[in-house]
Amino acid sequence: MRIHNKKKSALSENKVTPESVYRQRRHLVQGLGLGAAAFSNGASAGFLDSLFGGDKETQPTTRAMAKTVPLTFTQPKAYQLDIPVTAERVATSYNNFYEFGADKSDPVRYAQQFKTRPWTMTISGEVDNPHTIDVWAWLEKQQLEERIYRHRCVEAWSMVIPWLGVPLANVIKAANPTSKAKYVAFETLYDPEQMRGQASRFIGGGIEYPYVEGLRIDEAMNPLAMLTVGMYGKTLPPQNGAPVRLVLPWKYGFKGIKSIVHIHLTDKQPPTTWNKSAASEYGFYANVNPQVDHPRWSQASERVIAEGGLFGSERQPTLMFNGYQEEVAELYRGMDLRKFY
Ligand SMILES: Nc1nc2c(c(=O)[nH]1)N[C@H]1C(S)=C(S)[C@@H](COP(=O)(O)O)O[C@H]1N2
Ligand SMILES: [Mo]
Repeated sequence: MRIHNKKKSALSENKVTPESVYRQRRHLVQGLGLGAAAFSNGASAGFLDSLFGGDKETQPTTRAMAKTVPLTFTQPKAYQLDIPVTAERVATSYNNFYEFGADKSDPVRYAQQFKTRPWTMTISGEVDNPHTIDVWAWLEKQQLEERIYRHRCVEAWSMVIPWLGVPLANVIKAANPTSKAKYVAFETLYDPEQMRGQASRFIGGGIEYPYVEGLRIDEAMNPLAMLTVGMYGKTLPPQNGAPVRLVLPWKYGFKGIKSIVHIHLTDKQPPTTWNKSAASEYGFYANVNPQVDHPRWSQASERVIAEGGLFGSERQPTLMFNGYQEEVAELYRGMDLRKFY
């Protein structure tokens, strides 16, 4: 999103990579058999960086990925998708999590020591039952669902990811919202000692911390909105927002706030991080909409990061509400989506 201070954007990765280097990398990937799940959990972050075009000057390290734990879950038919899922090694190493740095390769590199246990999340504000959730104990008692969702970043790339979690509505209902609860605000942990991007404006991409997001209450109650604790059958790795994050498949990825510590119900529309940073570029709603371009690039199509990873990824047309019209169009009936972008 903050592309001006970076040497390249995700959009033009293939274009700016010299063709020979690009081919070499392709060859390397094939030669190593990375098409299979050769690197799931024990992969070296440094090595992944070198493969995925992170910091090319850095030597591979032996740094191990933080441990993730297998989860038990159901697979509701309604949320299975018959399209190729993005390779796990890619979805867990090509990330946006500016708290750990603004480069796609920073989160996997710098989040491995992030302390996600214990973790508490409060739910407060316009509710009759404000309370604090001990996330790991709570998680044990949840009927987790696997949902394969399409993920569309505002930067015009997309993935397909099998998430594990529960409907956000469950958690909101448990707090008993009052009649004044019109919006839901979310907040990421603020801990500059652990999050290097919060300690330095330069490393953190110039956005304000803590990262905050928000939804209208009816959006938050929509069955698609998912409070997510896992992916690929396991707990979330830190770079993907452990231990608990939002996933909102009809909205641009930045609405999917990571590592949540506070949920607050209010009667007013809450501020959101990217809107505060650049209001003309990122709205409160941020619904995927191929007809409303970002001021600096088209949103009509997207680069698909599929099973093969970043290499040879193709473009496909972007769909209204990222293909989830049937489930969410009603929420915005009568609204001018150019105005409420
Ligand atoms: N706290 C926080 N949440 C965040 C971000 C961030 O920088 N900080 N980046 C957002 C963006 S732009 C995207 S595309 C998704 C990426 O999620 P993923 O890395 O799990 O694919 O996380 C979103 N949630
Ligand atoms: Mo994004």
